[in-house]
Amino acid sequence: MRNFYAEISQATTNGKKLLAILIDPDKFDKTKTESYLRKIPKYTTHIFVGGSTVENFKTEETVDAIKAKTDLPVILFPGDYSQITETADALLFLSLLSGRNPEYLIEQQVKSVEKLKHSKLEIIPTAYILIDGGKECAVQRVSGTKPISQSEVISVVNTALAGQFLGKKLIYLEAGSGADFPVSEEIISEVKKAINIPLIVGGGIRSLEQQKKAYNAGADMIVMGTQFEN
Ligand code: 1GP
Repeated sequence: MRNFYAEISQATTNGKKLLAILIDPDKFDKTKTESYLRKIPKYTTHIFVGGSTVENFKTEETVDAIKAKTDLPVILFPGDYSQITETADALLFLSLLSGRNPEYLIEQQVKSVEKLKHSKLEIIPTAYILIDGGKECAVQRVSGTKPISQSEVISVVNTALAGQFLGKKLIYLEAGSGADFPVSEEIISEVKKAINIPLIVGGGIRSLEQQKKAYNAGADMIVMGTQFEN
């Protein structure tokens, strides 16, 4: 059986850069799955599925539609526990460490256990860190938490390290979907220097230039969503 985390970790060790395309089930037209998959970059390595608020059953429908048309790993990136579906390959088991809302630090995780305890989904503990992307994003709105300012580099680094010390296997720096500006190269590079687990960066990355900057600064995986919507 494939181990999706081991693959991400191996790619990180080998310096192979990864690209995940994020699909929000609420904005996805499953009848257009094929044309959607044709327009994403050829070097895409993963599909993430999730959104801040998703209608019941839409996640499962979306995962099934994608899996019918591609062999790329489909990884859940859920906004809440209702979005967990068995048909995906793996789950980013997120804890919003930048915030101080117990609902997104531990409560949602406890609520998800009934679904997960007999599941074959690969569970990947992930430290999710929200950083100010220039405007209020959905994560901020839904979680009722504040992002960390881009100027508070030490605070971001320490939050990421706290995540690693807690045993998280991935650090995800999030500027928010549709952010005005992505996570700065300085933050990416300082976090990367401090941690020894793979680093994911997303939010507000649209151009090839922005991708290159994030990779060069130390992102192991970039997540892009908005750019490929519609
Ligand atoms: C959001 O990091 C992702 O969770 C992707 O953001 O939609 O801005 O590409 P964008």
